[in-house]
Amino acid sequence: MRTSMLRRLVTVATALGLGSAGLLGVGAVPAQAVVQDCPRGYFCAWKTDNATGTMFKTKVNTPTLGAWDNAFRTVANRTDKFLCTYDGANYADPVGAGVRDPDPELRDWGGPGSYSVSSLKFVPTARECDGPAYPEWHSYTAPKAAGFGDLNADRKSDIVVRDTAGRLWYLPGDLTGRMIGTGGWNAMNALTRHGDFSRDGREDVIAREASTGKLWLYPGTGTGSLGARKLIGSGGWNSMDRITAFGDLSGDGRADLIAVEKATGKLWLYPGTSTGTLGARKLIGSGGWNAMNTLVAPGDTNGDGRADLIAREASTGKLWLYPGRTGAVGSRVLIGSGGWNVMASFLAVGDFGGDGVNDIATVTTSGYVGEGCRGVGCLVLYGGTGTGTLKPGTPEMHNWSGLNGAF
Ligand SMILES: [Ca+2]
Ligand SMILES: [Ca+2]
Ligand SMILES: [Ca+2]
Ligand SMILES: [Ca+2]
Repeated sequence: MRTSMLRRLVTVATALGLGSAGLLGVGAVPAQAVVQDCPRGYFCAWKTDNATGTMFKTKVNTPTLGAWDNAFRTVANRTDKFLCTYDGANYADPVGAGVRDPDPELRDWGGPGSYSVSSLKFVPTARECDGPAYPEWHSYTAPKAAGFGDLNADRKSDIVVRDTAGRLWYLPGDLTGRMIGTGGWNAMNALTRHGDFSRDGREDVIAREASTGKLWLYPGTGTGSLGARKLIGSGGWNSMDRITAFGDLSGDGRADLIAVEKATGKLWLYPGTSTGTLGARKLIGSGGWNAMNTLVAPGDTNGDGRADLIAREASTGKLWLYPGRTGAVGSRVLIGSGGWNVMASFLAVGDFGGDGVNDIATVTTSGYVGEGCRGVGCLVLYGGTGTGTLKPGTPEMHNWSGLNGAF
């Protein structure tokens, strides 16, 4: 968010005990009162630095500004959308677009950043001022179906991202995206997918509803879209952390779920059943799992045909592989000696490299420094070796920042 220069000046003046009379001159109308003329639900602009004189207002996208072209000196965005300002008409010059957050309460008005604003539009997420709501994802066709990470079963790994407006986007792996959830997904505080739970052969999504602690199954339709949800956990799931659709751990061929109990640090297996529900849980880790701040379900990574578990240790930034056994995980093996805490999230969507071995990808935090990409929002690809370890990461320049999760 750009700092509002004028407001900051007034704030400093107030802090120094000057008051508006001292700063603005005796008899000056306090600027705040004029800015308040901007009605809620509108974007407003003025030709002066203190929001006096004629006010421009609109609540619709405006490709040309006529008499107001290059004239904005003070702006306020009292809509519930992000406002993008462009130096070119018709939303041209998107790379340099100005962005103002939704501000219905009028907390942050001020200079427009550029004095040559020639068009403006309103968008649900800041990303959309200079590009699509979703990031670029590319995957290669795998030689065999992974059974997970592939909602449309074309053997190309796909990803679902949630944007900050609570919409879901399906990324099929050809750099494009398609909206599969029109809103409301920010009500969920856990999202996971790994294979088929509903027993129709199509991959599904599982989500936890924050306000109720309920667990919902959103059945995949086989095209990347999701069908009508079904309750598979009637409550209590807020006591669990790291809810992770896993693949088959119990050994019956059906996809299972694992989760860590917050209060005890125990790791539990929730077996998938023949009816698409979850069966009675089974303890698979007696404690200590709160030390792990990420669980990743990459499928089989060491070539024994059983799905494995990767966990990140919070205190050390180490990455551990727990090889899958029947109904249990085996002794862990160190596969990442440190530094993994600079990753914001992990994506386990099968063999996106197309060499027959399952891979993982990460999205970085501000602490990441890689060759070709640094800071928040780099996508880093880690090819699997087939023996449970990972090849060195390949940073991609794709813009994966400004989202609210990917899975
Ligand atoms: Ca696919
Ligand atoms: Ca299914
Ligand atoms: Ca199972
Ligand atoms: Ca394995």
